Amino acid sequence: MDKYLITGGAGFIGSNLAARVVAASSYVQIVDDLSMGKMENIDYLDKERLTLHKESITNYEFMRELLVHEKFDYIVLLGAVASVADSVENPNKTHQVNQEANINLFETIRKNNLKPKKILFASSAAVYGNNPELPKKESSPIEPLTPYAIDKFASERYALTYGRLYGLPTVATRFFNVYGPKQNPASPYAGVLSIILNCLKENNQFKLYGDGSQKRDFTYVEDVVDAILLLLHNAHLVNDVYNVATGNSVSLNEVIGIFEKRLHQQLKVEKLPERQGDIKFSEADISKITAASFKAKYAISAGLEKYISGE
Ligand code: UD2
Repeated sequence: MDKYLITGGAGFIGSNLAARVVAASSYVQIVDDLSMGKMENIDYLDKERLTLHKESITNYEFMRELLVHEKFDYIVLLGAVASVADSVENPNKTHQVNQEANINLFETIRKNNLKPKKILFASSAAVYGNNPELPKKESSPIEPLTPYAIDKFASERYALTYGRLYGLPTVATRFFNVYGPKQNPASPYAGVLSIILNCLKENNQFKLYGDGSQKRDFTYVEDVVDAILLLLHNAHLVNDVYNVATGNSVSLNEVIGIFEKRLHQQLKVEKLPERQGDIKFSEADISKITAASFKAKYAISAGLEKYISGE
């Protein structure tokens, strides 16, 4: 039976991945300090197949013992301080988690001659920054504008370079705006779709920054989990980085319209000035992962339907 390690496995994407791996009868260990992840995201899963270590990935001694002892088949690195704002406030602190802890893990694997089948590092569309080129290709110029984006880019490069230099089978993903169940709308870093849904449910006012014409390539979390599993399990896909998205973008005004129509309810909107540093348009070129036979199942309307009906 394959053994998986998921760092950040109690978080939004990690817990959706853990559920799928457990359902496929594999065995998962999660390292999560629950600073952002939540027990309730995973505590319904079969305990025979899942172990949670409530630890930080910055606990090097713990990570070394775990990796050496467990000899995981697949390692998925989702553990991060996902807040861009936190990285701006505390760049050194977030750097320890978003970069150093990942290098420590690659180094532990190298030094102990461990042989996982694949290590996947979750990078972000944030690495493209304000580069106006659309859609964003993996080969597009990068412009990381925050410590968060710098650490994501650096860790991504370390992952691929450890692959090329030392033969570690690594792969990296650049996620675009992921949404779906288990994204916490109460978190100050929550994605806009979880905030909109929550405002509609609670009849709260939604704060719209800018005129709503900004566009995002919103990606349903199930598609993200599909992409992760595809990249893990195909041994030919190594030492490379892949955009993970739908390849289509929609404006906030359009998604608000879809929500309102589906819920027969009008969203109360408070209009505020555009957020400083907000990116106007974001859309991925997904030809690389498509060539690796990935297909996003959920265009925005189907994804929102599933999200709304599942919550
Ligand atoms: C996404 C990532 C972020 C970073 C960034 C890099 C998420 C949740 N965040 O930020 O981690 O990788 O991409 O480019 O995926 N908005 C409102 N009202 C709200 C919240 C948001 O109007 O209450 C607007 C916001 O100003 C932006 C859009 O909605 O124009 C999307 O915001 P977001 O925070 O969901 O995601 P984004 O793309 O800014």
